[in-house]
Amino acid sequence: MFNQILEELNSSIVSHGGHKVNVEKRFQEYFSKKKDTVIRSFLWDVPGFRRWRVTRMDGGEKLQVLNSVAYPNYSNEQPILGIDLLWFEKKRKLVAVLDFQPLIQNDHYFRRYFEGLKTLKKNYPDFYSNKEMNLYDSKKYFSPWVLFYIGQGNNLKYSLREVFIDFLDKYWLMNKDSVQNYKKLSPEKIKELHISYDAYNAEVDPAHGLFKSYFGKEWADDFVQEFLFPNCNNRI
Ligand code: BLA
Repeated sequence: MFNQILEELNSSIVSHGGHKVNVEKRFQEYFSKKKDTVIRSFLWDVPGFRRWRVTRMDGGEKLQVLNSVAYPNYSNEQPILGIDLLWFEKKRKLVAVLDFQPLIQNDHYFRRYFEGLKTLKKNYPDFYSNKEMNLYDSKKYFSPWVLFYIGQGNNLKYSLREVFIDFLDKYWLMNKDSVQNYKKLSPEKIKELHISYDAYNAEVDPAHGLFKSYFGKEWADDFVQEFLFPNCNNRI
């Protein structure tokens, strides 16, 4: 399922000056106890970003995952890029969440960074079903324009790849707009918000339960705390 989208992501990162960096061995590639599922992770060094991680899980017909989070440098208050795509082939169920994850919920900040994301809304109405989030608090690090789809994967009127490319392009373009008299967050504040993003996500991410069942508790705990959200234990 998501191989093509992963290729799009990789080539987009490369075209913006990114190159792959080493991932700790135990997180690079790991097989489930039954050996029928593999999870692979990648890290990219990208100009302007302090961390860009990508994870691809291949559980055959049971589950396919592509997940990625890009954290801008602490000197840059722009939203965190968040991508979570899941495909349950047997149930033909797609979960797709794409967002510019805002550091703060503030109108000035939204006006500054979300013009691009807002324009996607009219092109992809299926992603705006007003579905409530159950596990996450939609006011915590989600934007009002989050692309969010849960449902039958074959009912989409457009390809997910098309949506993905459009979404990613808008993220790269975000810094083209300039707003006069706009007051930025300080790097100290940005760092604090990134830390609380990791702490919050390490707590609520449903991936943890899923990883425990496939890969065992010990690996799941380490992966969530040390690879997915390594800032989760930092206290300001
Ligand atoms: C939902 N994400 C989910 C679910 C799972 C994962 C199992 C529940 C799916 C269901 O409803 O059946 C899985 N999340 C993962 C996996 C990884 C992960 C495997 O992080 C790691 C490799 N989640 C994110 C990011 C966003 C995000 C970056 O990791 C934001 C773009 C959002 N995931 C997100 C949301 C839901 C979800 C909003 C729906 C849950 C809800 O309703 O609150």
